[in-house]
Amino acid sequence: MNFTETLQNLTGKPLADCTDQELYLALLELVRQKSADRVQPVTGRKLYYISAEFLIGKLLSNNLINLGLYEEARDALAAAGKRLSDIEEVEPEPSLGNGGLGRLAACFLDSLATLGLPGDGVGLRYHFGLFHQSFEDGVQNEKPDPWLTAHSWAEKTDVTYPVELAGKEYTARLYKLAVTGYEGRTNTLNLFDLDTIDESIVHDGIAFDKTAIDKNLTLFLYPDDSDEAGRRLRVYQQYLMVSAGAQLILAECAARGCSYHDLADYAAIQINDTHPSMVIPELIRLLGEKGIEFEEAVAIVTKTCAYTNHTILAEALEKWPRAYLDAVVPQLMPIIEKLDALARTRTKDESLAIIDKDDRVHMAHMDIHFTHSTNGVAALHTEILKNSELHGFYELYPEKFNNKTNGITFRRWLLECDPRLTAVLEQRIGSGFRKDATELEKLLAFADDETVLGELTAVKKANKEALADWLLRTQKVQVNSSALFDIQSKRLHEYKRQQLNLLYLIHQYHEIKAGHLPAVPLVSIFGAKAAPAYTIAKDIIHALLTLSKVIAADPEVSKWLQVVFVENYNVTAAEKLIPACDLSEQISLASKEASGTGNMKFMLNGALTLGTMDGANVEISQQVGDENIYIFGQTSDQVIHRYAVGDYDPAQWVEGDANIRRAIDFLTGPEMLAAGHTENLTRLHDELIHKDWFQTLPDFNAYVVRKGQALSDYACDPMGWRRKCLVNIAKAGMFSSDRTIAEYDRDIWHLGK
Ligand code: GLG
Repeated sequence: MNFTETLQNLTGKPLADCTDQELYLALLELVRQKSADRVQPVTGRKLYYISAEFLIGKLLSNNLINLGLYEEARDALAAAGKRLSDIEEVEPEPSLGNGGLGRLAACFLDSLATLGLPGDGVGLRYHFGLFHQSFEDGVQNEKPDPWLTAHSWAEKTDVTYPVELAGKEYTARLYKLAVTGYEGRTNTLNLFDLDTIDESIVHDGIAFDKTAIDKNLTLFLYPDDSDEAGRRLRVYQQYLMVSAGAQLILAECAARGCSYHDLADYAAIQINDTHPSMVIPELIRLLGEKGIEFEEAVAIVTKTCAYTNHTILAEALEKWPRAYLDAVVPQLMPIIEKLDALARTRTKDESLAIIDKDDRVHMAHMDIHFTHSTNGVAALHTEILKNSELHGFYELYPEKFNNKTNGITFRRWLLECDPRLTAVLEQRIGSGFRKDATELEKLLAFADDETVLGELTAVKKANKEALADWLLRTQKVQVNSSALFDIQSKRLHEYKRQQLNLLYLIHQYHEIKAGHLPAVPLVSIFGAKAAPAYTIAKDIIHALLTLSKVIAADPEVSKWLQVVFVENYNVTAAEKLIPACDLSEQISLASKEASGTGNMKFMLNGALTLGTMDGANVEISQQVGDENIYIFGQTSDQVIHRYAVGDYDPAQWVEGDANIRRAIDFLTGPEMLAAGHTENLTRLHDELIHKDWFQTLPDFNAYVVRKGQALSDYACDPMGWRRKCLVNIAKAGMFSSDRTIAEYDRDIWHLGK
C-alpha cells in the first residue's frame, strides 16, 4: 500500500474529502504505528531523565521527520490540495515547560532516541501546562492553556502507583508518550497524573483552590508560589513525580532481572535541577521496604543518580522549610535527617549541610552529597560552580564535578523550523549534517562564494516575509520585512535584561527624534512570559508594550523603529521567529545565564549574536571568532567583583550619564504616562534607579555602541554580514544535543552496558 492509500484507509475516505482535523488524527495514528515498530528491547543500563518540565512543543511534524515520513506526507497532502502546515495548526501545543530547562529535556529525549540509547523521561501530565498569555490594556493576562484533547499523544495506561501525600493515599496513573528518534529507536516519556483532577475548579484566569490536592495537583506547571499554599503545592507535585517515578523505575528494573542490590547496573537517573531531588530519599525509602539497609541503599542511590545544576540564582535553588516536608512527606523526613547526619560526618562546614540552622532543607546540597555527578550546563557556568557558588562542595568532591555544555536538536531547530535553509545546505554540502552536525563545517568552503551568500540572503528574506505574514494574521501587526529583525525571545527575567533592550529602544527613539537616524530601520521583536507573581517582570512587559504604542503613534520615529511583543510566546512561536532573525539578543548579566539555548538556535538559523560574555555565548564566540559575533559589556569576573564589593549604586550612573538619565526619565515622562499605567511605569523606574540588581546601567553605553555597530555592518556591508551568518551556521555543529548526550553517556550514564 502506498502512503496515500494508507492515509485514506485511516480516514476512511479520499484525502481531498477530509477535514484538517480528520487528517491530523490519521497522521497521529500513522505515527503511533510506525513509532511502535521502532521500540527496541532494553539491555544493560537505561536512563531515566526526571524533570518537572518537558517542553516538547507540537509533535506531529517532528515525529514525521524522525520517522522519515515528512516528505511523503507533505506530498500526498499537496496532491489532494491540502497543506501540512494547516494540519499542524490543528494540533494544540503541550506547554509542559517554562523555558530552556524544559526545552533542553525535550531536546535530550530526541537525541537519546536518535543515538539509539535507551532513555526515558519521567514527569507530570499537567492539564494546562504553563499559562496562556494575552495582553489586555498593555498588561499580561494569564489564562489556562489546554492541550489535552480527546486524542492526544500521551496514552493512558492501566499502570498505577500509590503515592502517600500528607498521610493520605493517592493513585498516580501513568501516561506514555512515544519519543521518536531520527532514524533511531523509540523511547518513552512517562507522565503521571491523578484521575481525580477537576479542571472546572479554575476560575478568574488561573486561580484555584490550592488546598484541594486531589482536584488540583497536576492542573498547572509551577502554580503561583507567592503564598504558602502555593509553595506546599509544589512540594506535593514534586513528590507525586518522584514517588511514582521511583516505583516505575524499580518495577521496570525488577522485570528485567534486577535484584535491587544491583540497581545501578540497570538504571541511571538524571535529576534535572532540584525539582526532582526528593527521588533520592524516596528511593532509599523504597529500597528499605525491599529489605535493603540504609547504608547500602545510600550507596546504591549515589551510584545510580546524577544531578544537573541549571542556575546560580538563589531563588531557583530550592530550600524547603522543614515544616512543609514534615507536613507533606513525613515518611521522607527521617531519611533526610539521616542523610543530613551522614553528610555532617563528611564535612564540618555548616554551609554544606542539608538541613540548615533555620530548618530549611537544601535540595541541591542533598543532590551533591548523594549522587555521583554534578554538572553545569556550559563551560563558564561549571567554572563558576566550582570556583564560587559551590566551591565548598568542589573541594569536598572534586571528582563529581563536570561540564556538559547544552545543545539543541537540529531536527526541530533546523530541519523542521527552517526547511528553506535546510534545502540550501543540502544542495551545497549534502545531507550528512542531519546525523552528524559537525558536517555543517563544510559550508565554510563557500564563505566567499557570492552565489551561496545570495542564497542565504534569499532564505532569510523569505523567512522574514513568512514571519511578517504570521504576525499580521495572528496579531494584526504589520512589520516592514526589509528592516533588520532584532529578536529577544526567552523567559522574562531581570537577569536576562529585557530592560536593557528597553532602555536602548528609548534611546533610539530620542536619537531619531533628534535627527540622528540609524543605519537601517529596526524591528525589535520580543517574546516572553513573566511568572504570574513576578511584579517587575510584568512591569517590563508593560513598559515595552507602552513604548511600542508611543512609537507607533509617532510617524517620524515609526519609519525607523518598531517594537513588537509576540503574545503567548511558546515553542510554536519560536519556530516562526528564529528562522527570521537577523540579530539575536543574548544580553544577560555576565555570570547569570547558565547557558542559554536560544542563542544556539538563532546561530544555527543564521542570525548573529549581540551578547555578553555569559553562558554558552562564550563558547559560541570561541567557535565563530570575535569578528563574527557582537560582544559587549562587563565580564563575569567584573560582575562577581562588583557584587562582592557591594557598592553598586545605580543612582550614580543615572546622575553621571545624560543618556542613561534621558532614557530612564522617559519611563515616567508625559509620553509614556499618557499611553500606559503610572503605577507600573513608576515602579520600574524606581527599581532601576534604586536597585538595578542585575547591573543594567553599567552595560548600557557599551550595548548602545555595539548594537549601532551591528546595524551599520548590516546596512553598509550586506555581503560581509551574510558571510558572518554563514560562519555561524557552519560552526553551530558543536551545539547539537547529540553531542551533549554523547558526552553525558560517555562520562555519566554508560547506557546499554
Ligand atoms: C536554565 C537556565 C538556562 C539554561 C537552561 C538549560 O536559566 O541558562 O540554558 O536552564 O540548562 N531555567 C533555565 O531555563
